[in-house]
Amino acid sequence: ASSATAQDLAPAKASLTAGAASAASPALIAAFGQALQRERLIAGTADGPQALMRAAAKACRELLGQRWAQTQAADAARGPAAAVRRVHYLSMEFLMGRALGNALAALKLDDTLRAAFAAEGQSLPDVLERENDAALGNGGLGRLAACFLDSFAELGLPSFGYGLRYQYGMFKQSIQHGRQIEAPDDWMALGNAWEIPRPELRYPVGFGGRVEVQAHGARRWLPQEQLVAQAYDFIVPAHHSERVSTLRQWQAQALAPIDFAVFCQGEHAAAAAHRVQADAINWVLYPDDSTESGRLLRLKQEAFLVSASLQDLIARHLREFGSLDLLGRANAIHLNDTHPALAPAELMRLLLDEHAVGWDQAWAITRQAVSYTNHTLMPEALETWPVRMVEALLPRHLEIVYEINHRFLEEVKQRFPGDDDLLRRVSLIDEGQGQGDHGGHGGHGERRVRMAALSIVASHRVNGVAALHSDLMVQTIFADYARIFPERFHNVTNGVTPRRWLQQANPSLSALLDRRIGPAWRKDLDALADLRPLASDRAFGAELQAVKRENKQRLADRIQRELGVTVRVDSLFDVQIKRIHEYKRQLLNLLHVISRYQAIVANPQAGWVPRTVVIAGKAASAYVMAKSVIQLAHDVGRVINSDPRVGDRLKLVFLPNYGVSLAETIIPAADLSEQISTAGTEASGTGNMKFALNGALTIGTWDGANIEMAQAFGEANMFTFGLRTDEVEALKQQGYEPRHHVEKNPPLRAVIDAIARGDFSLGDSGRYRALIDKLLGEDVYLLMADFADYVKAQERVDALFRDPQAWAERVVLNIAGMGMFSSDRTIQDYVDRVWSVKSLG
Ligand code: T68
Repeated sequence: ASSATAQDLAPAKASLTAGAASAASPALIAAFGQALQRERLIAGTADGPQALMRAAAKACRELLGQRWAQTQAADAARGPAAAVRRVHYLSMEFLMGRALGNALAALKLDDTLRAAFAAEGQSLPDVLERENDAALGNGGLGRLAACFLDSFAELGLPSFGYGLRYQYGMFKQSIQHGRQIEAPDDWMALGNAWEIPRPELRYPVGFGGRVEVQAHGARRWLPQEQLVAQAYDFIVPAHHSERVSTLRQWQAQALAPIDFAVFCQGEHAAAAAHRVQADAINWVLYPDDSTESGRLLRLKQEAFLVSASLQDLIARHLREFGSLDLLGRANAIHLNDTHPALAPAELMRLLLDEHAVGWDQAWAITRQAVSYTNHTLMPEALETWPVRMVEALLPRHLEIVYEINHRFLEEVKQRFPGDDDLLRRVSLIDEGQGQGDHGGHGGHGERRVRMAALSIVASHRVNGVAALHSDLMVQTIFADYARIFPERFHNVTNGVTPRRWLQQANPSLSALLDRRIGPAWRKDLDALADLRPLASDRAFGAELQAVKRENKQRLADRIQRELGVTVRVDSLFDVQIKRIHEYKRQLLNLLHVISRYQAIVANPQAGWVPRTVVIAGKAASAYVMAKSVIQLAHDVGRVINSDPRVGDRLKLVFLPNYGVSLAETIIPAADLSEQISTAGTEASGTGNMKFALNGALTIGTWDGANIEMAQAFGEANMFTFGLRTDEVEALKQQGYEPRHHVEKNPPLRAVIDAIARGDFSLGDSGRYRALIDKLLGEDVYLLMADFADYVKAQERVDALFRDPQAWAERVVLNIAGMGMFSSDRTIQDYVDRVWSVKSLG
């Protein structure tokens, strides 16, 4: 990582080196004392740990606020010659989780506050537990954005994360009669001590209306609805410097006050109807898109995020540079998937219509600034919007998209004369005549704007999130664009922040690493490689096992408390936690569990390695199949866990309401990490990295970042199985017959029959009919084809687990190879390949 850009970042880092931890301590104690007093005055009999948590958060925020001001001043003083551009990371999701533990670690004040809490009769972990997760994301994409903010701070990268201030985050999941129930996640009900309202940062955002042509030909948008975006800042601290990064979240407000005349007539709700409309923008993360009004709200959210963020960027740039000329050179605008893909259209609009820049210059600036990360290969997940909807909501943006498209297609025509089919395929507009060849909701006869196409055409860089994914991206969904713009496409493999996912989640392992290889890994995760010589060190292996056991005990206690199921701490903890999705194949996991159950019942004395299978994850509220899988997990768990013939040889538990904080307690306790997506479907995965970093071995397919992990620590140290992408392709080509795989595999047959008979659903043979029909019919994700090999891999897992020393050796080699999966490395790669001035050519 000794590139020029790494050095460019160094001075910013050095100028803000962390002072001695003790220096901040008196200030924190004073601020904490005051905040606690206020908490008690206001809240009266408020619950003790809750008041302590809020007071501590406020005190930390005060200290971090000073660091924020210093960071902003340092960045603003960099001047036009700075080689590192300021990064603006636009994302509809930031899955932050809790913040207090991280802030205390960054400020090196955990011991100070531990003592202060103890004086109040409370423990640090109990207080930390009182903070609600900021669950402002769905899954991997949102959590990746949160890890990136952490690395922006750590690397001293001038940056802003931009998002929306959702009132309700990811829904709360509870389970009733084995079924998922969703409830709103009112995470700010008791306020949010972390955010800093910025009432002075307000920008107008419009919707609807029409475009007016002015005398000299200029065009101007006259929106029908006018809102205001107000900023709230959320601070993310570095751990090895006093830098902080900022997540700026927008809150929509009505521009007009209440309609006084209407109000006076007693029509109170009607007088404020426009306020509810404004509010709705911030209500929920990802409004249900199964209705037209849900989709419209989502489009409004995307446009709102983009407009406010770009106005903020332009205002800052003008303040620092005095003119727009260098905007594209000094600023990177990064699109976290296509959700903020209106950004190029909005930037063009602002430059053309509000700042009187000519088209060519505006387009050059836009292309320099914008870059885009794709997170999925599944064509049906590619975002498109009906032209009709964009026209109604954003008429001027649609004009600009048409103009971008016109110029782009002219260029393609010149370079590939006569290839009309190419023009049709790459156009930013899906004319709605094909059979949905561009995925999304295509092929319904309606014209649609292709957001990925817009993102690619307007970007100077496009990247995938793991090597395989980036390769497949240019071979499949973006093959045409890769032919037209080969130099734009790159790979940047994902990573995770070791601060949260190792240091905070697993303090015992962290302390053990410090004792054995010193603390260098905390600043540079590559130092984990120093563990390699310890792989055969028996004493170290035993210490690792002791740490794992401690973490497993904590999880076992939680399982007992929450679910009333007793699990053996010395059993193999086999874990699959992630969004429930067919391609992630939680169902394959369940099929294996059922098969094992049947084998145990048939032969109880066969020397079974005891297993605890843990599953957690949320299903999208409208995703019927995923919900059915959750129900099956509960049905199967109920039967197995209460069958006396099984005893403690096998348990299956589903932990409800999966989220960042739950992951922080589950991951350190895992022995086995299930990463079993159909090859070619999981773009990267990041949970896979968190598990390996915490000393779990992976059972996984040759997919996403599993591949790079296997390469980093040796394929022999991962349990790989299943068809690879080329084999998946070939099997589908030759005509896949799932039934054949069932017929030739009696144990699989027995599993399918048991589910179909209703063995797990109290004889209700209809409950899982749709699920079974899918498996025996299309089986899009090839569970039947991969089942036998999966079971064999699970047998290899058992065999190795019987030999604790051999298991520990593999664990050490896994951890030792995980250095490159730090998000610090990922961000350095983004700087080098995507955001640096050099990448502008
Ligand atoms: C995930 N994508 C990928 N999407 O599935 C995962 N999608 O392989 C990858 O590791 C991760 O991104 C980070 O790159 C998502 O999480 C979404 O959550 C999402 C949300 C809205 C619309 C579409």
